[in-house]
Amino acid sequence: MTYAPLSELSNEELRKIHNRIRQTKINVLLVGGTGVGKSSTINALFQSHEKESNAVVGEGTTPETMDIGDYELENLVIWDTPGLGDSPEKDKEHQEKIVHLLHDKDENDQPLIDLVFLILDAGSRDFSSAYTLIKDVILPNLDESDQDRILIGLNQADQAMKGHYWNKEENKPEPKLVERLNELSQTVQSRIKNDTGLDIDPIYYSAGCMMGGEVLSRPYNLQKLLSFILDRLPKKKRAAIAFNINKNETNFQSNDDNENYQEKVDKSILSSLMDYIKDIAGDIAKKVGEELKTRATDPDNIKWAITSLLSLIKKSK
Ligand SMILES: Nc1nc2c(ncn2[C@@H]2O[C@H](COP(=O)(O)OP(=O)(O)O)[C@@H](O)[C@H]2O)c(=O)[nH]1
Ligand SMILES: [Mg+2]
Repeated sequence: MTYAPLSELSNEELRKIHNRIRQTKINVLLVGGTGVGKSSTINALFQSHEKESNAVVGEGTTPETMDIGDYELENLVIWDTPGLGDSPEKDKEHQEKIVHLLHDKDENDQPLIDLVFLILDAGSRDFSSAYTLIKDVILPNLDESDQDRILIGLNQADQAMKGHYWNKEENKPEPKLVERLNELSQTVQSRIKNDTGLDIDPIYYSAGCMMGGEVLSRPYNLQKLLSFILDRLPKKKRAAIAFNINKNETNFQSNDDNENYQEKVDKSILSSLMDYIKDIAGDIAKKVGEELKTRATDPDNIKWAITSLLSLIKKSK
C-alpha cells in the first residue's frame, strides 16, 4: 500500500524526481591501511540496487584514469586509497591521489569529494601514520568550510582486545571492551585536536567478517555509522544514498543504542527526499509534510513514507 499523499504524484513527476536523484552522485574518499576493512565496510553498508547480484567491492583493478571511481554503485562513487603504511613509494602515490581528489570539482563546480572517510583498525596501537595523513595531507588540501566532511571510523571493534570481551551471542562489546573502545576514540580525538585544532568524534564499529559465505562475526554499530555518514553529507545528497543502502537489514540491527539511529537515518533521508518533491511538486510536498507532522511521533509512518516513495520512484522509469 502506498502512503496516501504520495499516490497523487503523477508518473511524470515521479520520473523527474527519479532522474534528479539518479544524477546526484555521492563521492566518498575512503582512506585507511590495507586490511583495516575498507572493502568490508562498504560491502556491509551499501549495495547496488540495479544490478542483479551485489557487485562485491574487493581488491579490484585500479582504474587507469583518475576520472573513474574505484567502485561505482549507481549514486555512490567510492575512491579507495590505502594511503598509509604501505611502502614509502606506494604511500607517496596514494597521497598524491588523495591530494588530487581533494582538489577535484564536480560538474557544478562543487568539491568532488563529499566525504573523507578514514578507517582505522581498532585493534592497532599505532595510529601515527593516520595522524600524519590528516595533518599533512588531508587538512592542508581541504577548504576550511569542508572540514566537517571528515569521518573517522575505528573498525573491527570486536577485535580491539583480540576478541576478548566481545559478546558473540548478543553481538556487542562487554563493559571492559566498551571502556577500551571509548578510551581509544578519546585518544584519537585528543591527538587530532592537539595536532590540528579539529574536533572529530571517531565512531567505533565492526563491518563484520565473512569467510567463504560463512559469517564469522556480525556487523556492529552500522546504523550509527550510517547516521554519521548522512550527517556529514550535503542535505541534497542524503536521499540519493537511500537507494544504495544494503537491503540486508540484519547488518544494521546491533548498535550501541545510545540514540535511536534508525529513526535518525529515516528522518534524514525523508527530509532530503522531501526537498526533491518540493522542487518538482510543491503542492504535494506540502500535503505530505502536513500529514507527516500530524503523525511525526510514529517512526513507522516515516519508514512507510520512505519505502512508498522509493518504490514509486523506482517504478516510474
Ligand atoms: N572480525 C572482524 N574482521 C573484519 C572486520 N572488518 C573486516 N574484517 C576482516 O579483515 C580483513 C580485511 O578486510 P578488507 O575489507 O579486505 O580490508 P581493506 O584492505 O581495508 O579493504 C578481511 O578478512 C575481513 O573479513 C570486522 O569488523 N571484524
Ligand atoms: Mg579493500
